[in-house]
Amino acid sequence: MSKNDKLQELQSLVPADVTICETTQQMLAKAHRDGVDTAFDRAAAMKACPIGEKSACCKHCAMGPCRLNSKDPYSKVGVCGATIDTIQSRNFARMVASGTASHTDHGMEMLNLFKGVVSGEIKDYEISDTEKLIQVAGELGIATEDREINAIARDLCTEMEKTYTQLEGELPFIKRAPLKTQEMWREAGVVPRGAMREIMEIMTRTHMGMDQDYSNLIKQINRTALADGWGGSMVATEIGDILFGTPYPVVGEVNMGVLKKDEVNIIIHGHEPNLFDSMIASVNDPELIAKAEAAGAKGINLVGMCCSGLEMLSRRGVPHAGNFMSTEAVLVTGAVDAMAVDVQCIKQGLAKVADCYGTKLFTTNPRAHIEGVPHIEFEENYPRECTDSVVEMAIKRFAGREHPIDIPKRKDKGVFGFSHEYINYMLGGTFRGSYTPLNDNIINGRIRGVAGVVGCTNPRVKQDWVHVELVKELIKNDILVVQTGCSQISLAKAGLLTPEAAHLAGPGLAEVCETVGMPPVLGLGACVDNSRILTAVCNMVAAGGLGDSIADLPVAGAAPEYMSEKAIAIGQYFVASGVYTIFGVTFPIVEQTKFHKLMFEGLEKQGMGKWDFAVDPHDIAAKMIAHIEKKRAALGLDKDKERVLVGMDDRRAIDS
Ligand code: BF8
Ligand code: SF4
Repeated sequence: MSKNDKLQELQSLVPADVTICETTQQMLAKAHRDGVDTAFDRAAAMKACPIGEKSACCKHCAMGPCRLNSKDPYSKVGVCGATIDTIQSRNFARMVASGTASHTDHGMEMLNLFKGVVSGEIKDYEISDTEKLIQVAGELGIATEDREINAIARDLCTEMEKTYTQLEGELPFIKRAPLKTQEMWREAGVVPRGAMREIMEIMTRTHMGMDQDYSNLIKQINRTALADGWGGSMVATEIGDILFGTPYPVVGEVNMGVLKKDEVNIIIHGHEPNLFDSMIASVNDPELIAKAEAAGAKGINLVGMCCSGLEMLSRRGVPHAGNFMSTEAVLVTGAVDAMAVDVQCIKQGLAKVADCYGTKLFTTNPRAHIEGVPHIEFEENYPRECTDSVVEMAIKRFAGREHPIDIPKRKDKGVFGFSHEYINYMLGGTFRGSYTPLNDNIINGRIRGVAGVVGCTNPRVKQDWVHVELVKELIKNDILVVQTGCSQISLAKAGLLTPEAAHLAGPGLAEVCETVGMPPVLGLGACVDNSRILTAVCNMVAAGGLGDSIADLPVAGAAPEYMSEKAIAIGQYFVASGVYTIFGVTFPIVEQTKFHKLMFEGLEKQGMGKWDFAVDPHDIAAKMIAHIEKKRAALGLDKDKERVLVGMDDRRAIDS
């Protein structure tokens, strides 16, 4: 393709058609002028494979790969005889395994760090929230009274390690769930043992010639997904809080306008908070600041993206430049002097865009290199060696900036850091912290229910638009929204993470928000912090009045712009925990097959939640609201609707 043809092709994509994020639009237009492509352009040029999209193909052995017909799914079987239900349940199982492995690996890294801190081997980090440590230890049955913090911490490490390595028995955090939910899991035979064992078992059960009954494989799918939510992710969140602090509300700035023309700009993008924490220390080092100033910069500006960014936005108020679909676009500003990445959701496409605009891109984690991108390994025993050298390279790049700088002006404010602990405190106050006020407001109908709107952005749908429209519709209908992951940044850019957004809520929710001074949309953190939502729903059940299990609650979850296997694992653990969960974009199961019916109807009959799917945000909202109202009715909470104003005639009748 000639250069002109390429420019013409790029310019045929209208930025406003693919994203509502103003700054991303501006940078896409600039990229097109510069002849640079991003995932938006590649998605437009590459139609999703219709067979793969529906999971109607299998390449688990060399007798295949086999393709079935997603329009007529029972017309063919694979060479080995595998049916559509076998093929798509195996594919789904492997997605869950990969997603669970990612969160579990992240959690295990946090555990290793915690162990190193407790043993004294790692000196650059410390326990910063002893209160949380004691509370979690107590929950897991570890004696805490009159004991030294380090002794409690050691026992906690041993107990939490079971999450990964235990061969028999139940995951430690299973006991956090309501008893009825635990019983339902035991009855279904899906209580996870240790995450490594469950992931291994999925891999063997999906090998050619193994588990060829989707209704049996679903047990392992659920067991593995639960090992993510109540295991890997929950441990990652709890250790994150113990080491880096439990979040409490903090006002933060988001969007590309957080970059500064006259400072050295460094972006951290990825997932593990240890790299970011060390980078905070590096950018505050007087020696490095002096070097930056000597290079002509007014300072060093540290900014986050994706989930790493959310970890430190929620805990320290570090500015956030944007979500997953803005990571290439932000480099087009030319203002990013260095970007350091660790694990997960790092597009390989970043390498080329960074190269075009002279940004120094570094990988830092032994598990995630990118071909051609320099690697500076991050080691927890000497974290500053990595982060200091990234700062040095950024300063060098600042001094030799060759590309025009074009920073979009827009930045937005939001309130972040609503841990479930803080929600407890916010609603109940210091001395009687509890979820009772939330339950009361749900029971009296001011709040109809709670919705989790979470997850990625994806170039197959208009970036941020589905998230924003969906959340607006939910709060307008008096549904309180909680958020994690990239979705939270979509809503922050739309201004909905502020208490002032209460005017967009229905009258009941608005009243509660105004009384408490909270936004109608609460940001809970990164994707592993979906475990905070699990803990919050446990607290709701415990506070009483809304049933005995998670499945009884008037709650629903959505990932309307999801893209990753991690999102699939998260969706599955919410479903297995009892939550109605709806995804957008596309769904990797052929409709009306037996496996589809099991996931979309059958699991609910076992006391779990269920999957649903819709693309349009208003359809998604309608389905979530209908589910919440159904749960309210089952709890007998729909009576308030029937309550009529007592007229004079009725009153006279009562009086007499
Ligand atoms: O774990 S929301 S795009 S960044 S997968 Fe990735 Fe999706 Fe963002 Fe964090 Ni979660
Ligand atoms: Fe085909 Fe069966 Fe091999 Fe899959 S396992 S590729 S369906 S022969």
